[in-house]
Amino acid sequence: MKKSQSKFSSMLLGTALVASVASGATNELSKVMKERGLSEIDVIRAAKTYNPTGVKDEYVVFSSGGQSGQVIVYGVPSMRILKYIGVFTPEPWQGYGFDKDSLEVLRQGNIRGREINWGDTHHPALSEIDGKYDGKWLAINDKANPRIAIIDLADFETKQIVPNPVFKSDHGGAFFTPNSEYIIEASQYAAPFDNNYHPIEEYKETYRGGVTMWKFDNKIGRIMPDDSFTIEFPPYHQDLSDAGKGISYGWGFTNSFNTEMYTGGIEVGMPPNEAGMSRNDTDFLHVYNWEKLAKLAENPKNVKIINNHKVVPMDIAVKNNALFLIPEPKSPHGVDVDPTGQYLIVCGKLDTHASVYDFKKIKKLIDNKEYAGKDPYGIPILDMKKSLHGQLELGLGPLHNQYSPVDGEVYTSLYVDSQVVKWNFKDLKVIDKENVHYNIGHLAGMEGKSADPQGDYIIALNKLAIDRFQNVGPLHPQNHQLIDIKGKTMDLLVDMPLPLGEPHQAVAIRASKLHPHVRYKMGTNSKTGKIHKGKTLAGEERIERDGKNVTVYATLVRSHINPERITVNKGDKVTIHMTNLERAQDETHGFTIDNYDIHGSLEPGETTTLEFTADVEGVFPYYCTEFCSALHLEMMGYMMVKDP
Ligand code: CUK
Ligand code: CUA
Repeated sequence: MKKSQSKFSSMLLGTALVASVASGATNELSKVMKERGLSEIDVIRAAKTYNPTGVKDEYVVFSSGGQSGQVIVYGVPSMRILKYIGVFTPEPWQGYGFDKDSLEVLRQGNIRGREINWGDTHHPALSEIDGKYDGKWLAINDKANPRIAIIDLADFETKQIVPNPVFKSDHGGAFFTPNSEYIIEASQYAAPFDNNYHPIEEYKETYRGGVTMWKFDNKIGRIMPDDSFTIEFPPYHQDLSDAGKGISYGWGFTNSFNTEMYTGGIEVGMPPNEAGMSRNDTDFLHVYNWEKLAKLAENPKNVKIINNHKVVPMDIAVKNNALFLIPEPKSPHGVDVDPTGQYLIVCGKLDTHASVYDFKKIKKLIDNKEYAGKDPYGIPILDMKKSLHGQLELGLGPLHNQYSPVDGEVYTSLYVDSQVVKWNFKDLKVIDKENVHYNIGHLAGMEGKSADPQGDYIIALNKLAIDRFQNVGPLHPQNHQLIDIKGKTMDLLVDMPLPLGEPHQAVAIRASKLHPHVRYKMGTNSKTGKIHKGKTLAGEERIERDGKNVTVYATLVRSHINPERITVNKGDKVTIHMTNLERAQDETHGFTIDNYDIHGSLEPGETTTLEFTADVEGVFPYYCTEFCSALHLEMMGYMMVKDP
């Protein structure tokens, strides 16, 4: 068919014309290549990532925004940034933290009454059904102020922030269990669970680590704090985690370091940390049966209540055969369960090997109560060798793993070698290595940690960019590098600078699984999904006064803000409910009043509230902040503040 078509077109156009068109293109192409100094392979790589205008990406990536406290959304293979989602940090464009409704979400993240306006996001996680991404919710942790946030993928907005009631920092979250029953959040630096002072000399007795199992309702997309519980661990510094699936369903796995329980000793002039925290050759992988522990936690006899939160003590977990330790290479980073759930790969940054544990072997040791010993807290230790499928030398500084759809194939980041290594964890053979620039931390496969990895690409999340981009001063952007893994060997396609904090981990999902709204049902409070009490339709605009309280019911539609004037007395408490009456896609209106540090972004159909005290006398123009039509500048009004 193809052949006869081309024959037909040759006949129609004439062979000479076809040849001249082709060579014309070639001439143009070689001219551009020459001008820009591009090789043939450069052009092929460019073509693999180029999206002509209007063409969309195959995958959507959710990257942590590190110290920005936000989430970065971009497309693959184009590596074009699509959105920053305000999570733990105010985000002015979206009005996040500047209107009343979003401020209520941000303030859910207060810790012990303190308002916190920054976060250190590390590990985003997508909700799962049968271990596969369902495209509904995104969770992310804040390491600095231990919290988990939930983002709704129907509008890419943060809906809930839940501070951890017992941890003082977290790292090993967020990870969904295979049916999004729970979100795992592991503490990082051991600290007392209560909020009191405990001297460091009492470290072993009063400092603790743990894993909080946040109960998640996948229908409404909210954490249920009252149905959640924490499993108490020894005061090792717990680290990354993962949930079992398939044959390891119901189990969780959490790394640790500093099983030496090194605390320094004196306040100044301490020897370097590494010596104390890395003395032992191995640390402990924590293996716990969260399914069993969740049932135990329902009985008040099995839990301690700390800060109004259920904690299952270690001895209860041990007595019920639900908590075990297995030695792992010291100072590990990732623990990553394979798509079948049988294997888990642990990489220790100070060991050149990856260790492949076989859950069948682990389960057998557990079932036979075959223990190699106990730790100082009485937790059974399983023999490392007997738990291992095998180990393979990969290179310097192996950190994290992402799986491929090919059985047994996995990709691992090598931090020190600055490489990605492709290897087979069943045959224990290295297949290929690719250099990246420089110091890769995490790597992100396409659904690469789910039960259904898609392959196609790997993204290297590099800690350093050094000389990859135009120098913009001593603080450089981060560098995400896209690697094509469709062929036998890897091929690095393109660099993307990320200038919004240090992205620690990213998760990618097939774009076809996402179905976000283009508008809200008229009058929706986007933060709750319910109809806003301030919903105002055309003709219902009004200003109500009750003593010092002034309530404005406003609408925005091209090209009017109604009312066009709001007169108040100095000291009045002003509440402005505003509704964007637009139905057209992308017709967002913004709203601000000069000098009042407030901003709302109203997507079509959305209602939101701005609240402030009119404490400064004068005349204050207000206006729509989003260029919405040819009459955008005309979309304004005045707030008059009189001294009565
Ligand atoms: S990460 Cu958080 S220190 Cu390797 Cu998961 Cu960067
Ligand atoms: Cu509405 Cu500009």
